[in-house]
Amino acid sequence: MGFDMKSFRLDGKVALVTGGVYGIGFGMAEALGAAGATIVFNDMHQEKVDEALQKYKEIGINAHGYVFDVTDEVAVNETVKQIRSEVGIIDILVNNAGIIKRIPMLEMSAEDFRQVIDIDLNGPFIMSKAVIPGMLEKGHGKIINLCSMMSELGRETVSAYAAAKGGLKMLTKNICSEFGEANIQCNGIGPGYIATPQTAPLREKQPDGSRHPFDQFIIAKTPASRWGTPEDLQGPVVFLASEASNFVNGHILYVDGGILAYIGKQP
Ligand code: NAP
Ligand code: GCO
Repeated sequence: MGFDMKSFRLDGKVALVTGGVYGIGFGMAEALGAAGATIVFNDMHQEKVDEALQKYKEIGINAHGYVFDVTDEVAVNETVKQIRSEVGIIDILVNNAGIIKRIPMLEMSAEDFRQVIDIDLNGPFIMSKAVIPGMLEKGHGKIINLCSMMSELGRETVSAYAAAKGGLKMLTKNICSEFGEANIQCNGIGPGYIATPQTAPLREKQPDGSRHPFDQFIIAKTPASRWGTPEDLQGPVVFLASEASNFVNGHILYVDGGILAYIGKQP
């Protein structure tokens, strides 16, 4: 009996963070590495992988970078095999890679809609299907899907993204259902509004130097009265990747400064 803090450690574990070259993915990978995991990440472009390898080295992480598109099932399966021989069987998968297209629905083409669904929903399916056999072999595994507030709420112009992230919430629950007995836990992290390149357009200063109206809106809607940062996601991802969360499964952990609980400050 008694609680051992070692249950939060990840020593000896291999963690793959998709799209882990900057933003939320890089922040989470930094924390997983600090907790002892061997970090593996990917991007679609070799030059971005090379740049990120240097960034990881500067923070003391000897990461392993690979070039592949999470929607390319052949490339994903080949690379997971390559990672197995070069690094080891993947114990922790963080499905972080994702895009958003902010287009009013009547102006959004079916092709635009499909691309967002492909990367944000089909990608995590393809990645999970590729790594689960190794997790079954090892007798344990952690899959962490980057969901969103848009797994719960809609807003104008993000129909494809909300549909994808809503689907990703349910894929999370389904992987939990199908593999919980094999000691594989699949959970989601639902960040609120986080200051990364993906949300930079929503925070651009106005010509008169004032804050973007959406920036002001989020500040008023968030009890914490601030945007989140990738660092705010570091503790949650270590928790969900560690043995400390072995009885947490199918859960979406919202890391949103309280925005989903709050009606918003009176203007
Ligand atoms: P980001 O800054 O746009 O970074 C996304 C990463 O995914 C980039 O490295 C990108 O690579 C990579 N990527 C995109 N498509 C890919 C593909 N097909 N194959 C491989 N990699 C791909 O995004 P972020 O803000 O860090 O968000 C990371 C995740 O959290 C996303 O799933 C996002 O939906 C989710 N999220 C973000 C927020 C937020 O407020 N920022 C809130 C909730 C959820 P390239 O640079 O080469 O394109
Ligand atoms: C948007 C934002 C959001 C955030 C995040 C919120 O345009 O509304 O990009 O979608 O990225 O998903 O949780």
